[in-house]
This record gives sequence, C-alpha cells and structure tokens, in this order.
Amino acid sequence: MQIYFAGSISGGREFIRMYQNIVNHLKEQGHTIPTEHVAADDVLHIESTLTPEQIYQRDIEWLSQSHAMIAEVSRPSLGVGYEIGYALSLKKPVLCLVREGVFLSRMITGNKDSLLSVKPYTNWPSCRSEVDRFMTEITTLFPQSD
Ligand code: 6IA
Repeated sequence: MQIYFAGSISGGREFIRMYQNIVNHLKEQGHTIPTEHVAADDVLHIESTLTPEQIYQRDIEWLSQSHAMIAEVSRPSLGVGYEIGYALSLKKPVLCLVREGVFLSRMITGNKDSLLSVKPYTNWPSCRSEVDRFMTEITTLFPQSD
C-alpha cells in the first residue's frame, strides 16, 4: 500500500528517530512511503531545490494518491496538522502516534471522526504494535492492494 508519513519539520525534529523507525518498518513490510524524506536527517538539504509551491503541490498529490496516513504528532507542527485535516477531508484513514504524556491539541484529541485514531506509545515496540494494528485494519478496507 502507499502510506503517507507525516512528521514535524519546522515544528522541531526531536522525534526523528521514531520517524525513522516507523518509515523503515513500513518499507520492510513492502509498503511505499512517498514522504520518506520527512524521516531523513538531511531533509532540509534534500528538499532545498524545491520551491514552497512545488513542495505543497507534490505533497497534496501524494496524499491524494495514498491509501492512508500515519502521522507522528509528538511535536506540534502546522504542516502535520494541516495534512491530517486534509487527509480526513479526502476520507483517508489517519493514525496519529503520540509519545505518552505529550500534550496534544484538542483539534486532534477532540475529533471523533471514525477515520481518525490517536494512539499513545511509550517506546518503539508499543509504537510498532499500533502501526501493525492500523495496517491490519486498513488492509480490510483495501484488500486488493499489496
Ligand atoms: O510545519 P512543518 O514543517 O512541521 O510540516 C511538516 C509536514 O509538512 C511534513 O509531514 C511534510 O509532509 C510537510 N512539509 C513541510 N515542509 C516540508 C518540506 N520543507 N519538505 C517536504 N515536506 C514538507 C523543506 C524545507 C526547505 C527549507 C528545504
């Protein structure tokens, strides 16, 4: 399946190792992650040749083509919040992963859209379990995809 990964860039990179764990795990399972650069140490360098308009258009296109979104939301990020709202408006399933104890916006925790799940994690194994559970759930929605 194609999974749109979202994680903070300008909102702070404190959780980058978890972004890398999530992206690598999904790729190992054979999934395509168009936004894998979000988890790269040198994302600003990789993306530096693109204009803001190019990044926005490309990301919206990728999001529209993806089966679902997985967002790591432990750092507050305008871009990630925007992407979550956009994905839900396109009726995409969205998993938000948040480090336990982090204060999360009520615009996420208060949203009872059935396509949105918010799951706290304590470490990589508990985060991975949530990713695996979500992938199993959405496989039933897209049985033809691999
Ligand atoms: O507001 P944020 O920067 O934290 O938003 C991060 C989210 O928006 C990520 O999930 C990305 O999908 C998307 N995004 C925001 N900025 C970029 C970006 N900038 N490149 C790719 N995706 C982005 C490059 C910065 C430039 C100075 C080289």
